[in-house]
Amino acid sequence: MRDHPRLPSSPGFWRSPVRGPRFTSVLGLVLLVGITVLFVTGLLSYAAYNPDLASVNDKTPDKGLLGFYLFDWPTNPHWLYRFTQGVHVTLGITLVPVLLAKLWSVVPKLFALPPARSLAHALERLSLLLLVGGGLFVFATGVLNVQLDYIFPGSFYPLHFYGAWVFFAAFLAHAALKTPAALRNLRRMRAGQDEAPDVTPDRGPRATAGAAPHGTDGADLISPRPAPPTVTRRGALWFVGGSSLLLFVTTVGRGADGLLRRTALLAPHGGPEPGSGGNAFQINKTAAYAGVRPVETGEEAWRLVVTGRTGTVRLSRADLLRLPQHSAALPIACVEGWSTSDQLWRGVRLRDLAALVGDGDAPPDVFVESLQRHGAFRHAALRANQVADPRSLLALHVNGAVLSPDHGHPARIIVPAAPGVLNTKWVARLTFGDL
Ligand SMILES: Nc1nc2c(c(=O)[nH]1)N[C@H]1C(S)=C(S)[C@@H](COP(=O)(O)O)O[C@H]1N2
Ligand SMILES: [Mo]
Repeated sequence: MRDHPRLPSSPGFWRSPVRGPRFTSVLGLVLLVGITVLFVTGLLSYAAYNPDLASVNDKTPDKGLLGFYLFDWPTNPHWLYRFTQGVHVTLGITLVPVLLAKLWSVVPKLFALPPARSLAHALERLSLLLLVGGGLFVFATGVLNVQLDYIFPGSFYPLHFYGAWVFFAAFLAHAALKTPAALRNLRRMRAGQDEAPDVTPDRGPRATAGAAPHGTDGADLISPRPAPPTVTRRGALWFVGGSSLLLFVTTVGRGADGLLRRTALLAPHGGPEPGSGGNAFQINKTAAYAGVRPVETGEEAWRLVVTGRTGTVRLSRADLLRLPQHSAALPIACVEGWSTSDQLWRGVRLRDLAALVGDGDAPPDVFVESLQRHGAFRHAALRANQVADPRSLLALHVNGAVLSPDHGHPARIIVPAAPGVLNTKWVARLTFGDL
């Protein structure tokens, strides 16, 4: 080892025989598909909040042009957000080993000297900085938010949202440049050709650095002085895939109930353990956490204030129970990726409540306010199409039981296909009208 290079800028410093165009190409192509799905489901998640409807729904008020694609979030199929956000979070967690392995596989390039050989090369390296930095940033903010439950109070959404746009722009540029070569490498691999037949350890760093041997794209990833192998490339790929699989099987259960949910070892299950009877499903924030006290929710004190075109009505829980009761089987699906299976909710249709205040024929939007005094999710705006859906309820019961305090007693909103944040608990006021 007398002349082993000591600086990471020297190609001979990096000695793993696993590095090479094939390893990088396989991981790159997995990320090409995976990150595209993450980006699309992420944009959908933002659209599902109805951010263009009211400022209380808009978690990134300075989005500017980046909100160009927003559309009216539908109410069908009723599991829509459960599916898109389950995919977003589960896939994001599953891809972490692939991302890390991909970065590891190209790390020598980050140190390569000279920093820039030309203006084009300088620009390429700058875009790589955005790519690597952006990727780490978006994955880290996403994982931390899911794991630690809102550690960036109020700022997670803008951070993750802007980060995603920067990252995806750099990612697209990178993919456009590299995908053809990655596909060629994969085809060669399938044809069983040697990776780089003319790169041998004794030719030294100078001879191979940057010079692709015949037809092999990215041959500069191959160490000019490979150490003796401890694992084959195939073995290393299996290791990455196995790590992803392990993360997947310990995460995916967050979208299930009962025993399956307990397999979600790595991801929080979405808060405290559920209660009992009909209310035995996941709770996000408890009444105690939200500062909602029993004296405010009792039969004596609580009134629902409904306002619309023709005025205001005040209803007790007993009044609400005298209105026509309807049922709907709908899940709770949180932005954090956990969800419940369909629960059987029972209560008053939102469109019937709109009709009480003169907005019966074509129900308008509604602004929903909770008893809760602090916290970002104490109010939300719902769109007219959500109000009009016959499954959209102000629920009083769930699965045959009276709503528990933690699930929103005396009354909560439940809307098909919507993210959990729009299902306001401990509702005190509904204001109908175009927002
Ligand atoms: N008033 C109020 N309603 C709320 C919340 C809240 O913090 N306060 N959290 C929302 C979020 S983020 C979710 S995921 C669902 C969870 O409902 P659950 O606790 O009944 O499962 O409630 C929603 N309704
Ligand atoms: Mo949530």
